[in-house]
Amino acid sequence: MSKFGMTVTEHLLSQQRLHPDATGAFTVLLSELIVAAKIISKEARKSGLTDILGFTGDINVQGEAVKKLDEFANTSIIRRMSHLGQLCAMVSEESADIIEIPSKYQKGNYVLIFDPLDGSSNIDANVNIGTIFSIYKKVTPGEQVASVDVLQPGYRQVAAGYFLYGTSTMMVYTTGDGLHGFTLYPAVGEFLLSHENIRIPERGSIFSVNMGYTNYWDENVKAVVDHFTKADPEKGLPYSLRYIGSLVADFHRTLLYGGIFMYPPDRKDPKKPHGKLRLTCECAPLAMLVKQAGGMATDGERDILEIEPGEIHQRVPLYIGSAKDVKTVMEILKTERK
Ligand code: P6P
Repeated sequence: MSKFGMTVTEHLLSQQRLHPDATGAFTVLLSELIVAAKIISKEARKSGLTDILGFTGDINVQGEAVKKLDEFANTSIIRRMSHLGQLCAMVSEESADIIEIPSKYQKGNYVLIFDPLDGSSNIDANVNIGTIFSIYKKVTPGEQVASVDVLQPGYRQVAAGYFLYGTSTMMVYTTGDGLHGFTLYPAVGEFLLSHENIRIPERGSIFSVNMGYTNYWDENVKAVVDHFTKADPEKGLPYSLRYIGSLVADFHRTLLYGGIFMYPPDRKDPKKPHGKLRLTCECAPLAMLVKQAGGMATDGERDILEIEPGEIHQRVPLYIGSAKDVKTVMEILKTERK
């Protein structure tokens, strides 16, 4: 069969064959996550109709409480993944604490960390939103889950990826053997291989940052933005500015077109001096993906994948994208501002 007719299930099995000691548990885990994403995608597509179709927004025709889409996404993933027997714990951007696997279900050796619906504040404007996931192996023996099992540095991820609910629904994932993209073919409900071995351009021509925070940035960050906005055609400057305000959409464009996405530290919210993006469920998975595509991700000083999380919702600054662009930013940030 042509590579472009390959389903994600076939691809998962081909990846599994690369690991002779694989038990198939991992394939089961990812396959179930894909089912959850298809359910979320269906809901996301009709969410704009909730009012038009006359749903109260509280009680739907089945008599079930119609939850907000991100709560729906969170519940869908937790429900589907809990009974699989492959997980020992979950961490969700929507849940304050570690999500235990109910005692009635068999536990497994994997930890799933996810942002169920990143960018959900954009749904009413019909802007792309996404689900981000990250998978680790349990590092402590026995069934008991310790904090070290969920607070692992990103380089220990065994898989990462995202689902993008946009003009089409896409899945982009890696298990450490390249970065691959699949597009949902709604007529048959299958994700088909559409972007094999994604490579990010070594350098781009787009930078992505919320310029509205300019007055909340320090001089080093302002110097970074000045670099991308100065007119120097011989150096391919200025870059274009694109900022959707939905991380998965901004990252996906950066991955395919090149350039850099930035969420620098800012003084906007004293409770979030490192910016609003979370290390474990947003930055670390995207850092694994971009590295597989030949790019880089840093908090301005360290490789995102090297950072040991101190707590499950730790926030870090993020500079991610084309290797040459990220290196340029790190050089500028290192220079002491007068
Ligand atoms: P700001 C969406 O709310 C989100 O978490 C990310 O998807 C997005 O990159 C970021 O916030 C946008 O944040 O502060 O620029 O509106």
